[in-house]
Amino acid sequence: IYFQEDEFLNKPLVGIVMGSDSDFSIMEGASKVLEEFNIAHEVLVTSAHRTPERTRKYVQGAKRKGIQIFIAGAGGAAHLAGVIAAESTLPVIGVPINSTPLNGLDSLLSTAQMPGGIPVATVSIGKWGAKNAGLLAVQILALSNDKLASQLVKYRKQQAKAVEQKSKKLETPHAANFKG
Ligand code: RP5
Repeated sequence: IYFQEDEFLNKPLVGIVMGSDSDFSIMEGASKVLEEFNIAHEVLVTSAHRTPERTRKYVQGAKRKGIQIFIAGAGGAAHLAGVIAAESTLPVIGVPINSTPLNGLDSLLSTAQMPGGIPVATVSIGKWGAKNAGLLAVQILALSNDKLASQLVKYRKQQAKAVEQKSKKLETPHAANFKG
């Protein structure tokens, strides 16, 4: 096992960054997932265009602090994830925020369409994306942590069980014979 137990609790391993405090209602979904898996993380607001120097300083300092993965959410001409990726070789997960007149389609394209050379792993728009960004970060960390890997297997099992339970509530008599 690569990580010590207390590292997960004390030292932030994931940096969740967003372009504006108005993104938080979406981005808190990523933080909730990391909390569920007991992964220490930090959350802050910094903008690629309104505070470019703050963004650069944060990214440069984060690696020294032990951050291993960035999750970056932004809306509109959303370059935050790309700018962070440009400043670091750590993996960057981009969350396109649906805060915009185009409902986040602009954010999706600006986050996902990185030219070859500087990757951003882009998840879906909005709340689904924030949740999946958290889970993807857990999956990356689980590559070198067996305990986290087993927690992920448990999470998937619980998720599947919840589907069956929800189905039971609305199944018609014929479907009740189905054993999935
Ligand atoms: C982006 O502009 C932010 O990520 C946010 O989604 C959007 C609007 O920001 P505010 O005007 O609400 O601060 O940079």
